[in-house]
Amino acid sequence: MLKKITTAAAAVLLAALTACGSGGSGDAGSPSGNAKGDDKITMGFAQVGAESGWRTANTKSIQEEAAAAGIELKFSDAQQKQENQIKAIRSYIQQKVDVIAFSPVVETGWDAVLLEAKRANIPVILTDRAVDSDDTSLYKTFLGSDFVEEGKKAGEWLKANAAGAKNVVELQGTTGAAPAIDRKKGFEDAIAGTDLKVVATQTGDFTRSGGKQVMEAFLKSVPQIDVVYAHNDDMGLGAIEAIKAAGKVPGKDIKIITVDAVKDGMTALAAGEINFIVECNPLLGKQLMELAKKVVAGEEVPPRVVTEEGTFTVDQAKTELPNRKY
Ligand code: GZL
Repeated sequence: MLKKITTAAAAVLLAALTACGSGGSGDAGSPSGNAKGDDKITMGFAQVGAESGWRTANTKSIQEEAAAAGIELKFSDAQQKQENQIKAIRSYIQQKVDVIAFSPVVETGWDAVLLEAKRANIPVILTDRAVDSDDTSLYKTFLGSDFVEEGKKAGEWLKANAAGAKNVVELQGTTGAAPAIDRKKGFEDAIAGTDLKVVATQTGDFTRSGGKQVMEAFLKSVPQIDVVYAHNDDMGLGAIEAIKAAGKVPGKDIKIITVDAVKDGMTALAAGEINFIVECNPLLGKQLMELAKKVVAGEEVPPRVVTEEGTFTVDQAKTELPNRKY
């Protein structure tokens, strides 16, 4: 598990970064551009895939903000396969890019390729998901959400709104992925000591079809389901299809809690088919490009940058929906 600095320290670090960022181009005197001496920074980005509405929004943010920052972006889609991400990172090393950024599809198995990047003097930035490595010298910083906190927010809301519910079924994200591991932990920590129990749990791989298939199986095998806890909106939306096909009313017969708050999820929330959504912000592009410029210029950056995000109830979704960017 990525070594976590205290929340307070993260807040201080985030404030420091924001203050620096708001200084605009006031870094007079710091070397501009990159080791090649020209001004155009080249970034190699190895994306997880295109598995969910969240990922699509995340990709759009990275591509748009790279263009806005004048950073040349080399982009790859790994179709949720670690070996494809590793191949992409190796290709970026061979192309001698100025900086590599990626969202590790799973937490483990990265040390070797990150050591190759380090030996090639190419800095690496982790975005969205963490790696489980003891060697924190293998990357400059990790920009992304606190997934344990997201799981806790889901569990806390359920505890306060359970209304006698007991049996929870869980649609897990990709096996081995940081958001799946941490959202599970945070939720279980929050409901510990209550009558709420996770009676069945299985991965739906963060996809709508995966969530639907697993929910169909749960509806056949679990006698009494009171709540679905889905690690992302897309699996929750798949579960809604299965629940309706079984002749039950989602959001009423079975409460549904999801994570992300993408437009399709917020639409289902506003309609009462989902009961609560914990936001996970995919719009990391602007912060990533700011971090990349600092890293390439040899400036210090915080080891951890936590993204800001909230939660939404049914009533809040009705108000917020028109403002959603993704
Ligand atoms: C979370 C991100 C997860 C989203 C899913 O930061 O890694 O991956 O919650 C996405 O929708 O597939």
